[in-house]
Amino acid sequence: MQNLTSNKNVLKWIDEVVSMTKPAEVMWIDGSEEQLNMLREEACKTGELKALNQEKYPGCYYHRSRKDDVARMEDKTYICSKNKENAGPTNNWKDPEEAYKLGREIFKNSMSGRIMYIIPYSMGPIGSPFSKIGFEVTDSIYVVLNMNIMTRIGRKVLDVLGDSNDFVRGVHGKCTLDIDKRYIFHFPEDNTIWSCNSAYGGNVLLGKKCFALRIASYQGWKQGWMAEHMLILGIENPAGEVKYVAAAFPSACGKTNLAMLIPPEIYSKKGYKVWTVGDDIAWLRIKEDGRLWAINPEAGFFGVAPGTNLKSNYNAMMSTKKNAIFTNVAYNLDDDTVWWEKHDDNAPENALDWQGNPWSGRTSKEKGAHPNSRFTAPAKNCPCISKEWESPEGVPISAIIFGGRRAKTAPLVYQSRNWQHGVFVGSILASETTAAAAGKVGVVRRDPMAMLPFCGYNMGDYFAHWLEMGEKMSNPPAIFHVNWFRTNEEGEFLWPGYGENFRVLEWIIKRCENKVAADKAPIGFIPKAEDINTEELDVSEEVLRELLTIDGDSWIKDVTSIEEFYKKIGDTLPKELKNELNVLKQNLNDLLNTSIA
Ligand code: GTP
Ligand code: SPV
Ligand code: MN
Repeated sequence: MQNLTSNKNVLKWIDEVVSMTKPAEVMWIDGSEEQLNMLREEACKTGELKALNQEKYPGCYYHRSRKDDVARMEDKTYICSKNKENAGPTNNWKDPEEAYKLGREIFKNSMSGRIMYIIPYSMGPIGSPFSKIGFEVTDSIYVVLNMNIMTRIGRKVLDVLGDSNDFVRGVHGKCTLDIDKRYIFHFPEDNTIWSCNSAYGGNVLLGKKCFALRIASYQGWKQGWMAEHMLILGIENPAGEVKYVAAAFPSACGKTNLAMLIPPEIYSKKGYKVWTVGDDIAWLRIKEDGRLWAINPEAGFFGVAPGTNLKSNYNAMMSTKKNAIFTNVAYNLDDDTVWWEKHDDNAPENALDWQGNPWSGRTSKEKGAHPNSRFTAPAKNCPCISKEWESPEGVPISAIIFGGRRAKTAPLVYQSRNWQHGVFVGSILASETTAAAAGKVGVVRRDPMAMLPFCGYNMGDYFAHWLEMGEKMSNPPAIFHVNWFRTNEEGEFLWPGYGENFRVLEWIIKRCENKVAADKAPIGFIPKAEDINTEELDVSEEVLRELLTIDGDSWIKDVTSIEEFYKKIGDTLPKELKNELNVLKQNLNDLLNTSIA
């Protein structure tokens, strides 16, 4: 096939990859529907994809990955910087020479008999000054079709790139899918990503976590901007004014849901609306007005399926009704549709589970869908997509929100005292682990800014970069922390969550506009109970007070775990954060003394 570009930097690199992997054929992905349709057909022939019921799900396909390849693998993910210190204490590190050598051995002839697809893609709207270009070379049609949804691909990207050498070089190969030889190598200093022996999500859609977070966070550090694991949403008030917030929650902790929430009726009746700009990643820059502006570098959603239904997330459901791909959910044999836990109350009787075994929603004890099963859906399908979502300039951010799954310690919401304290609040973010990554589920771990698995450099330097960004802004966003997951003694959620989270967003926006007072607490500002609107909400005043309580004892325990975490960060931990920790300790001591007295 003819080259799609005459860019010598690209062609030289492609030659290297070809001579390493020795594909039978090379195919440039031009982004045309004609070519994509050909690939869809081919994938259906080999069984890599299955076409769903085209009346109910036009343009939609089903895919199953291997049983041991269903989530990001953090222990297989490496930052390969020249100096180990630059990867820092929270990342796996491998010497780049060693990683390239190992990678070359694994990739050697790995595409023989296969077709190598070359995907030119743009993260961010094509041509936006915020956007960046990457290439993913892959031997997986599934990857091509997912990248087509998640990013902007094809010929138009090459037109923007021209002869430039500024692009990220991504190589993905399924190889033999051998878990023992699975690696996701990042070379931030070379703009390079190599991923082998996986065919799943964040391990292989190299534009997403690998580029848009790990490589981009490194680029942002060097170039004075930020790449964050954040959703972006706009809140429109009845006067038609829109305020934007960005929120960082760890994987499977509610970003997609918050990004697309539908306000409770008491608000929608008055004219409040929520608009989605992005659901997973934000690239943030300071503009001349001294504010922080964000774009969503992605073009689609790779969302958690289980728990998603018309009630919990109507907008996500609607986004998946056409041109979507479903991975590792259950397959209804009666009408060629998909199902997952909590999809609806009518679990199919005659189905296949996520591993392809016969499965019945009535009698099977196992789950039909894998807990980390996902949909890939074009953002433009989303009924509440913001009209600014492809704005080349991005949107101005009024508030940053951190959050996680904490059964006890963290209150429903609190506000930091200022940017520096807000960076501290982000740095101590902790959450119970989820099925989004392989490993134990439900264990509390510190996940600073929800970036623990995604920061492409030393976490201490990353904190310092956050502090520095704050100094450069004359009008920085206010920083908050939320927790939708606090439980009672029985382990039930105290807060109804989902659309009702709008009530907390309302308080946050009011705080940004100086329209509501708050109580000073040891950890920051907390709402007065009467300022969280519980009109038409089944939450008693007692429960609301519990949600807003700061339990001194569990915070003291938390401080011990923060100290351990900070010790692990070591010398690069900014002194400002150490000071903030001391302030927190002092405040908690004061609280405990007064409450004892
Ligand atoms: P990633 O795509 O992995 O980054 O996840 P995410 O942060 O976008 O999480 P998502 O919105 O997909 O939600 C993950 C799980 O949390 C789903 O099972 C949701 O149903 C559940 N969830 C989301 N929001 C809430 C909430 O407000 N309350 C409760 N109890 N559960 C929620
Ligand atoms: C996450 O795990 O945060 C995801 C899914 O958004 S993945 O693309 O697999 O990283
Ligand atoms: Mn995510």
